[in-house]
Amino acid sequence: MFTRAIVRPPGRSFAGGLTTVELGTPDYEIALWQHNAYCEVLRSLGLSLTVLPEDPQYPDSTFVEDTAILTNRFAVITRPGAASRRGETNAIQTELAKSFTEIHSIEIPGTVDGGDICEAGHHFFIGISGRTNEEGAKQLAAILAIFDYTSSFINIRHLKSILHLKSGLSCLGERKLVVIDELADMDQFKRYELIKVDSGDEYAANCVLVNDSVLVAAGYPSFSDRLKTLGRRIVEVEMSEFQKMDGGLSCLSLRF
Ligand code: CIR
Repeated sequence: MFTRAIVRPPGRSFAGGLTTVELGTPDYEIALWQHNAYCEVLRSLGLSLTVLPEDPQYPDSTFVEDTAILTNRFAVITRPGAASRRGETNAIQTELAKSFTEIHSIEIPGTVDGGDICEAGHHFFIGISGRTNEEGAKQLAAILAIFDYTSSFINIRHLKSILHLKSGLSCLGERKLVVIDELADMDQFKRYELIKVDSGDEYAANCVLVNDSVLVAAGYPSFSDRLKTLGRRIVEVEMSEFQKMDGGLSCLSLRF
């Protein structure tokens, strides 16, 4: 069960962040509104939120998930793959130190973005991407092993359609994985029940299980309908302005 989350609203410089998609410039006011609605959804699910002050020095700092990996026993501060994002971890580390006694860090030359790390029960899938390098992945695997978590690496560097592993993969508990087609045939997923997203709905693959509810990006009704058959409550969240900056649902919060 999650009881808390850390979020950070987008700052005025939000549109100056990194993006690979060509969906236009995000509207700052709409982004703020959508972020606020996202926070309200988390609160409605019983989470108490820590809202960090926006930081215009870091246009991508609203995507807090990339800065840490959290379990109920420890936190790992990442070293983001994009140099422009490295400083984002300072505020997160300060905040996490209030709640976690055991904090590890990814060190030079390792890089890890939290968006590449998918927790599936006691196993972690670690994406090797344009942001997370082998050295960072190995460091993280070694930290996870201290706490008896297993992990495996998934190279997504050849996939141009996703920035992070979790852009195309989510775990909805009980060995259920949501996957995009390009990841569906991987041997590592053979022992899981796969929910494949339809072509055109790939953005919806980044969904988040929060306690008994699943947060899904709004605008993908057939995917939402399929998820309803899992017996969980489905909550749709407007994400258009974050999608323009390559951001998915999961990356707007650090849940613990
Ligand atoms: C970036 O390129 O780093 C940001 N514009 C988007 C990061 C999204 N993070 C995520 O999906 N975990």
